[in-house]
Parts: sequence; structure tokens; C-alpha cells
Amino acid sequence: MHKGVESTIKDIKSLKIQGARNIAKEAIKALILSVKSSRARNVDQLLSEVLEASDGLASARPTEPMLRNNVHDVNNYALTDVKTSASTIARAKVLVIARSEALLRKIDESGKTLIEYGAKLIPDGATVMTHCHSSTVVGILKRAHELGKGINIIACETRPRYQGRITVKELAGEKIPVMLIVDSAMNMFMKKTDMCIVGADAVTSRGDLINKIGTSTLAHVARFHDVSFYSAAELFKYSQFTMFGQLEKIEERDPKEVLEKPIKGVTVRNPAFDATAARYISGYITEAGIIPPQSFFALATEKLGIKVYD
Ligand code: RUB
Repeated sequence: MHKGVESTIKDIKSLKIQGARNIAKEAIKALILSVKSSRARNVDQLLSEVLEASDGLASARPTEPMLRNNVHDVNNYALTDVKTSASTIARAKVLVIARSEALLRKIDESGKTLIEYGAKLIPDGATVMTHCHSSTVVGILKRAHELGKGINIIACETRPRYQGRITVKELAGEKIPVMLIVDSAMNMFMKKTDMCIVGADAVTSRGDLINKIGTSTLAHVARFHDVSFYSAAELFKYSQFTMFGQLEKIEERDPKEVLEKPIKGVTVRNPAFDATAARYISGYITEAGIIPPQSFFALATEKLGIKVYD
């Protein structure tokens, strides 16, 4: 496998690259580089390299449909359109690279639109609670601040990998008032919160949200206090498996992230994500607007070009 692809896979697995959007974008960039520097001698060889790279990248983290949807798009395009229309290796490279770059542009454009909708949604002077590190949520909060909304942020630290620290650093860097709390303080501080906004790793066919472990706890606590709970989720995050009755797999990470030195007789579980039922979600902030969880399926299948039936 191409060295750059191998190292991107490694960085995704180790969380050096984290967050669904960053993972998807870095994977596409790795694909582009691998095609650019490929020494394949014919079109078939190039396409089998693309297949190998996209399969490796797509499975770097199991709970990442945005990653899967994008690299599979490139791969499907390569194995259909490119295979039938490109007679030279140079032409095949141009086509695969163009498709990949178009996806990167789409991701950026839909991210920008989503951020505008999300920023508008936040009331003036609101205190917003968030969890983990979502580049999309940080984008929304920065934009709301830019619009002069006078927001305050409460961020949960997000054990065991403390992605909340990345969130607070980025927000403090923009001079946005932000407070870091331990995850178990979320109930206590919900009393001072006006709305919650979290990111999304996957959204299922019935509109349930899969995001960083602790997200469902946050949603339940928000419901208890009557605080609205939104997820910023591009339609690319739709999990196609769930349409056919398959569950989105929840990644289980190394127990050492929780307990460095094992204690005899103690089992450690370390799921990276959990599922929040659609009924706890006030709405999804998407590039198509703020939508109820029940509409995610229809819009996502349309955007991804999935034919629900013939
Ligand atoms: C990150 C996480 C984020 C989503 C969305 O988990 O749960 O909320 O990935 O991020 P991890 P984004 O740190 O394990 O990758 O909005 O940037 O796509």
C-alpha cells in the first residue's frame, strides 16, 4: 500500500487525526496523493491500487460513515466510469483526482452553509453546552461569536481522550468565553445552559445520532431540564448500513485509554461512541437547514444519490 495512505490510516487510528470531517478530508487527500505518485503501469493496476487504498482508509475507524461514503464514492467512480472511459493511465489519474477534489470542495461548501444555519439558530446571549471536539460545532460557535451574539460556552472534557480540551483551546483562542467541566458535572451546569450542540459521527435511517460516548447522557440530561439539544451533522454522515437493518458498529478502543495499568480482576470497557435516540434530538443542523431527525434519511439519500428502490 502507498506509504502516505498507510501513515494516514495510522494517524486516524491513533486519533492524531480526529473528528468525522477531518478524518474524511484527510483520507481523500491521502487518496489523491497516492494516485498522483502512483507508478502503476496500466489503468487496471491503478484502479486496484485505488481499491486497496480506499478499503484500507474506509475501515481505519469503524464508526465513520462520512469517511466511508466519500472514499467509496471515489472507488465506485473509479471502478465504473474511469474503467470504461479512460484508455490511458494519465487520463485515469486526472479523472480520479478530479472526482476526489470535487468531494473535498463539496465537504467544505456544505460545512460553510451548515455553519451559517447553526450560528443563526443560537439566541443572543445564550450559554451553549457541547461535548467532545467537533470541528463543525466549533465553526458554528466561532461564527455566532463573530455575529456578535455574546455567547458563553460550557465544554465537557470528554474522557478518556479529553477532546474537550481541544474545543476549549480553539474557542479561547478566538476570545470566546468558555468553561471546561468534567463530564460528570453536566447535570449541574445544565441548569445554566440554554442549548446543547454536539457533532455527529453517524446518523441512522431512523434519525438516531451516534456521537462521542457521553452524548446520549448529555441529551437525557438536557431533556430533563427542558434544554434543546441539536446535533451538527452534514448529510454525508448518514449510515447507509442502517437502511438494511444493520446496526452502525460502535468502535471499542484500547482499555489502556481508561486504565493505563490493568488491575487484576477488573474488566475495562471503552466504547468510543454511543447512540442517542431521535426523540431526544430537537433537530439536526445540516447543510439543507435545521431539520427534524425524521427528515434526515430522505435528504441524505437524495444528497448521496442512493436509490431507495427502483
Ligand atoms: C469526535 C466526535 C465528533 C464527531 C464530529 O470523536 O465525536 O463529535 O466526529 O466531528 P473522535 P466533526 O475524537 O473520537 O474522533 O464535526 O469535526 O465532523
